[in-house]
Amino acid sequence: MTDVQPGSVATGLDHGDLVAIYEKMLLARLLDERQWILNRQGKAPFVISCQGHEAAQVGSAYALTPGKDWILPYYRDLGVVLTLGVTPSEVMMGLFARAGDPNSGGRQMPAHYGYRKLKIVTQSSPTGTQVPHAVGIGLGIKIRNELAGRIVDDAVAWVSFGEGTSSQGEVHEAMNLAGIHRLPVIFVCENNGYAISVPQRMQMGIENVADRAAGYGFPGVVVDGGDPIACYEATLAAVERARRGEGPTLLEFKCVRLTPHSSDDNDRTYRTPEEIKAIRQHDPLARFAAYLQAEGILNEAREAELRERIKRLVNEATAAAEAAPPPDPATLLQHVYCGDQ
Ligand SMILES: Cc1ncc(C[n+]2csc(CCOP(=O)(O)OP(=O)(O)O)c2C)c(N)n1
Repeated sequence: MTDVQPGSVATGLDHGDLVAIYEKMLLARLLDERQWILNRQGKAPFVISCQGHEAAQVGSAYALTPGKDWILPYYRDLGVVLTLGVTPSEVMMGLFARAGDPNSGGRQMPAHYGYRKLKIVTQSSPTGTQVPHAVGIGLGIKIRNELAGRIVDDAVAWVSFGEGTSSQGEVHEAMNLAGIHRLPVIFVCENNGYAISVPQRMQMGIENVADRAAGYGFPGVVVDGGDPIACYEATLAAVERARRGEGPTLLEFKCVRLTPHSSDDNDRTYRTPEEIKAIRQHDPLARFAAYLQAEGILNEAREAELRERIKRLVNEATAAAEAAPPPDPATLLQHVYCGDQ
């Protein structure tokens, strides 16, 4: 992976945007770290981490319009949902399975994000099922515009998945359909090189998932997933293309997974200590902080103040969710089957 020079290209992002992006990345990191502590304390059943993906997630989500675009995230996308407006306490409500969880009222697995108000579509645990859903939404948008005879809805469907998931049949089928009908879908592969313990070379015979896009008839772009500005720019270009009715794009963000796959995994059984140390060199948070400091956008005092404020937010979110009530057993069947409820 190359080291990037964010800001060397015209981004349209001002200093306020860059600090806002950094804040969301830091919030995602600190909230994620807290979840691991809660897990090790026996308070949270399951954690699946965004650490190493923050630049890709926050940068990409920053190019979307909350409440307008359809978002179909996967379990690692804490940075995405925070950027779109999910609050830290709402995230923690999901972790603790509380009634106040906006996704499912505490009945989904942790990190299976969803939020009706923000058009974040809830997901299944089998990996990749969100991809055909996104294409179905894209088809719906296209049909609506065709019936009107002009673009009355220029929303896009943004869907993400890992590189392991990209090998699944339904992902190929969904992309093929999106290519045929030129649907407004942004396919985002967050490639961290592993599907749990299986390295990329055992998952596919090519180097870049994005290379597959040519076979479906739309552009595929490889992006440094450690650079939030590059991820923002690539997503914005894909979004603008989709809004114009020109069809899908496949973005591949090359990321690192700084943690084990989940709180149930031990990556020391399949990664050497040297490798674990080496991926730390690609920590996107440290890289972006160094860039902002070098550009004079952030200094140590401002950074310390930011950390303090975000730590407070994380503390408050944890306390609020811990104290919140669980779902009422009487509502067990609500939203499970179509009925009168
Ligand atoms: C259909 C299906 N097969 C296997 C699993 C078990 N599983 C959960 S996550 C995962 C790895 C997915 O890897 P990748 O898509 O690369 O995403 P990453 O977790 O690395 O971000 C697997 C195999 C599953 N949930 N669903």
